Amino acid sequence: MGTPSGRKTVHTFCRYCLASCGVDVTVEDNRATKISADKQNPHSWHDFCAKGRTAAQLVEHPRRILTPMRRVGDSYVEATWDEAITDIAARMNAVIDADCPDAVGVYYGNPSGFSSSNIIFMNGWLDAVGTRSRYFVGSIDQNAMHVVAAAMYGSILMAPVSDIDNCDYFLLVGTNPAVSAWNWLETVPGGWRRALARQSQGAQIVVVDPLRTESAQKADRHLAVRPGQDWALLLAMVKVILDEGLEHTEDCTELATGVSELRDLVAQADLDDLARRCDVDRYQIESVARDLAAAPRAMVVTRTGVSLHLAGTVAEWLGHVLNVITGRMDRPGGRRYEPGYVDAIKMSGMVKTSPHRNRLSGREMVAGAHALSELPAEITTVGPGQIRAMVINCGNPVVSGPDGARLDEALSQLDLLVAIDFVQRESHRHAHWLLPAVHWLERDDLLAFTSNMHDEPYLQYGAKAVEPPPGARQEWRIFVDLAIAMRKPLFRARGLNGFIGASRRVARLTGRPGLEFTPHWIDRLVVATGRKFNGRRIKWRDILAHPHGWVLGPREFGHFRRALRTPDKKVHAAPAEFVARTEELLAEPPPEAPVDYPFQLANRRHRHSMNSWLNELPGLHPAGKRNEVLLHPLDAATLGVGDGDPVKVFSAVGEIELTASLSERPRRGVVVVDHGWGSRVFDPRGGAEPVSFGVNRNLLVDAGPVDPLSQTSALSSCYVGVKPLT
Ligand SMILES: Nc1nc2c(c(=O)[nH]1)N[C@H]1C(S)=C(S)[C@@H](COP(=O)(O)OP(=O)(O)OC[C@H]3O[C@@H](n4cnc5c(=O)[nH]c(N)nc54)[C@H](O)[C@@H]3O)O[C@H]1N2
Ligand SMILES: Nc1nc2c(c(=O)[nH]1)N[C@H]1C(S)=C(S)[C@@H](COP(=O)(O)OP(=O)(O)OC[C@H]3O[C@@H](n4cnc5c(=O)[nH]c(N)nc54)[C@H](O)[C@@H]3O)O[C@H]1N2
Ligand code: SF4
Ligand SMILES: [Mo]
Repeated sequence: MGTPSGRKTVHTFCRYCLASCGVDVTVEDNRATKISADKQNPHSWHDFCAKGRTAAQLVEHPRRILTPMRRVGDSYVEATWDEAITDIAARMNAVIDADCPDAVGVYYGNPSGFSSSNIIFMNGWLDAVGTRSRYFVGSIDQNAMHVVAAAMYGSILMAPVSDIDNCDYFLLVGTNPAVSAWNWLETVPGGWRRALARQSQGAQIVVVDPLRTESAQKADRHLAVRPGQDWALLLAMVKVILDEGLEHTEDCTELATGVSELRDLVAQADLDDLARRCDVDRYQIESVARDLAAAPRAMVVTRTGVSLHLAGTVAEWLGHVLNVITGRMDRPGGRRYEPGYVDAIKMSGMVKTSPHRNRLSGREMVAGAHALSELPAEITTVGPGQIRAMVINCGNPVVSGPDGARLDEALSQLDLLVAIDFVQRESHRHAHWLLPAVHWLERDDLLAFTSNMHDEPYLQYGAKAVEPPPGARQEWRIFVDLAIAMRKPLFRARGLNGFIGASRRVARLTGRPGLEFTPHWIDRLVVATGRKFNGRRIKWRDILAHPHGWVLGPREFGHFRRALRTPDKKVHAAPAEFVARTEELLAEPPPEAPVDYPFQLANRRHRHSMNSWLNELPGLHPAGKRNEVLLHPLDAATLGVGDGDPVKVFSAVGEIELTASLSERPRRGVVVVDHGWGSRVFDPRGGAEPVSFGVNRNLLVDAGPVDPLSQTSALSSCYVGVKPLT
């Protein structure tokens, strides 16, 4: 809505996390002067937080990269896009000609999923190049869920959503929704508030977390599990339910296959042994299992606290198993499948990545990409397929992933490193080219492919609020231009490069920019082929007529079975590889800390941080703010450490120094350092000293051992030592 003073309000949604909060952006002279919750948004504004409120601070970041910048010696000089694309294309082609397409690699991080066009065109370019050197944030985040969804439901994208408002019993494992909002590969707007509303009506909330978190504090019960041992806790619950005949008979026979294999598996396990492994009292486990099975309506929710460990996939799987065997799938108060307005599963099935094993580890891709932990060796080990050129697209893997020091060293050895971001962060330190990206406030997005991750059929067009700086470009455009300059056919589709080039020329000659190909064409196509609501397909003009967002219909049950992509259309409750891995875990001795590293390092998120970014914004964190190490007072006493003392935290691969904060929140033997800190923000334009806050705790995580199923490192359970610094 415009006003005479040129001020307007744009209704859109925040794209920092999947909560997708509806926001009202006040715009004056192409500046976002105020961002507040859009209370007319029918679905998604309820988690609105200071990260969304201060989004303009990132747009106007004093160190923002505003034009492509090329490294010359130790500094950077500005360049045109033509110069950047021409140089990058030539250097990549040279690297490929000297070896093979796998010599060009990419790492894409979490924010790439919040643009409607980024990943599509990145894949189009990767296919054009023909490289399999694809690295993705999945191995430090959600791979366990993808692996479980593929094996149990037949598609990596089949993520069940939570029906909170009907739930009587919440078993929340490894998640802190009071801080992180109810989102991972699903989102329930205001989910935690809604769960608490159910609690006030009599629902029970059980939180499983080594830390007494903000969520655990409000819960009816808190089980302070030993980090990385959720698999033992959840297996014990499955055992209690099956041994005591508390399972949902119909779903165990009609909906699922594999329940007899589960019975065989739990027959091999001993409750006291499992209780020892996870260090939760056996009677507590039994009573939670019985309560879960007996509750009229219930759900189990597992998240990153479960998955970022060496046994993360087994634990994730057992969380799903509990839902299946207690009859919670596709029933009110449990987990349902939301078809959304486009069939993302079907569309993802059309994208075929050919299987590939990494040349050194021999491991297959998970969800279309290799594990971040393998990247350093793939860069530094000489031989055919050695990665010599990389693009980092929306990521900060040196800080977010394991053993960042090793990755940093490897990145320094590349012939070519290209970073696409707003500012130059830690992982972009050695970049030869910095390419300026466009922020969501400056970009239109239709996030059709995550529409089935919302807890109701919901659609909003994420309109841009302000124009991007003239020198910034969206990622899709960069990948298209690179493919054209490299003379490689985008998506391996002959003629597409020529068609896009022709559309650009026609637009220029006719003065009609609308004739130029953009991803908007794809958005229109996706909507035109989407699902029907009330007997008719959604029209583009209907979408524009709902600027606050649009709830397309009620939450429906019954879609889950139809959506299953397993050949027999059943849930596979006991995939053989999960059973085998569990047997391996059962055969291992119970966990014991190495003498030199007696603590386990867990992790926390903060309401006002977003993984490794936003920490530097003044509106979110006062200058000088840093992370600290939380120590249980009894542990601190044995170390002779007092509150506020400087300490060293060390592991076999690294050491960091921070301040001790004594707290009874962590269980004994667990120390907590928030991830995402210690990333430098450089100043390639001004040449001033880098700024950084806190230290990178992932420097302590050994990248060697991984969960064999998801290829995830022990990001939230590695062993460390602590000593006072005097
Ligand atoms: N120990 C430990 N480690 C963890 C976790 C944990 O719980 N514990 N959590 C893990 C999880 S869940 C995740 S998702 C990962 C995150 O890991 P990553 O995705 O690798 O890293 P982020 O910290 O999200 O950094 C994102 C980068 O993208 C940039 N960016 C933001 N928006 C855009 C955009 O639109 N375009 C471009 N080009 N750039 C953009 C930001 O400036 C930032 O530099 O970290 C993981 N690491
Ligand atoms: N404010 C804010 N919100 C965010 C993000 C952010 O960085 N900041 N990140 C977004 C992203 S990318 C994601 S993936 C989601 C993640 O959402 P969540 O998975 O809910 O993330 P966390 O808040 O880190 O909660 C994980 C919890 O697991 C606990 N934990 C650690 N180890 C174990 C263990 O072995 N077992 C169990 N049971 N618990 C364990 C930790 O103590 C922590 O409380 O949040 C999203 N929302
Ligand atoms: S960062 Fe905050 S405002 Fe933005 S979508 Fe997530 S919860 Fe909502
Ligand atoms: Mo994440």
